[in-house]
Amino acid sequence: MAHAERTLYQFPISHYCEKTRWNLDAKGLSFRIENLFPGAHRLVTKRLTKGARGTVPVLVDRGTVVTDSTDIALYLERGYPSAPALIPAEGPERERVLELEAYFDEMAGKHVRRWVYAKLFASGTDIEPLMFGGFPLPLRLVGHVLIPVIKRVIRSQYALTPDKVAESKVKLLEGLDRLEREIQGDPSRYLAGHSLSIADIAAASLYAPLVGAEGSPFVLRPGEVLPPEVTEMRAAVMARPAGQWLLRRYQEDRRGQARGFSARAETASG
Ligand SMILES: N[C@@H](CCC(=O)N[C@@H](CS)C(=O)NCC(=O)O)C(=O)O
Repeated sequence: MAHAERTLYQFPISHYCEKTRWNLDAKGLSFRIENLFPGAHRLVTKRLTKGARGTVPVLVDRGTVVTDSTDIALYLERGYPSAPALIPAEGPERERVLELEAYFDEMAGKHVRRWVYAKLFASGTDIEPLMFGGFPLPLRLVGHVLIPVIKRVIRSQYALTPDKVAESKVKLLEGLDRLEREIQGDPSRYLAGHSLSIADIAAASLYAPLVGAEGSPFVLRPGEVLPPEVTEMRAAVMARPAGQWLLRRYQEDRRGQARGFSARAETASG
């Protein structure tokens, strides 16, 4: 199917968008990428969803609009059930995959995002290259002017308060403990059964900022300096079976497919 028939509206750096890119890639579905400018994105997402939702990712598949990364994963499985199946068709294994997907969507999605943003903001790390790097110069300049406002919105929207940030650290570590229990400490195992599922994709993509896996949007770029707490967290996670599992999923199940997060390219189409 031609790219133009399937478009992903996204932010390159969003781990939820990385999850959806991975779901599409794992299904072998081609898609066009439309990068939205943070702040102005809601003009597009609200229009596409007829006011229902403002977040990315939004997938438009032959005229069908689907939002929320989990709903997109479920939609893709319903619409494209043929190999590779990423959700067992029925039974307890299906329930298990759905439960694990939802669990990691919350524990990794929400809590990793809050913790990482809080650490980047507290250390004064320049987030403009991440947010606006792929846009033409005039838009990068607009981004530079708007960044204080965007940071204020992020602080309030994702509740970057000290108590919530501390709670998020506990939760994201709790999620890594569960991941290790589920894989029985063996980085070669999948979360459910013997092949990749939407649960693995959710956990790996949403935890990816904590390891900066090669092939993910969070790999350390030349000259990039992370806040010490993030560097320490990365080292601590990578020393655990969970961290090795995350790297392995990227190496074995994502390698060669990843695209859509380049800060330089694909600003309009993938
Ligand atoms: N549960 C949603 C979360 C999506 C989400 O929070 N997206 C963020 C980017 S990581 C976003 O669009 N933020 C901007 C906004 O809320 O307007 C999903 O899985 O798609």
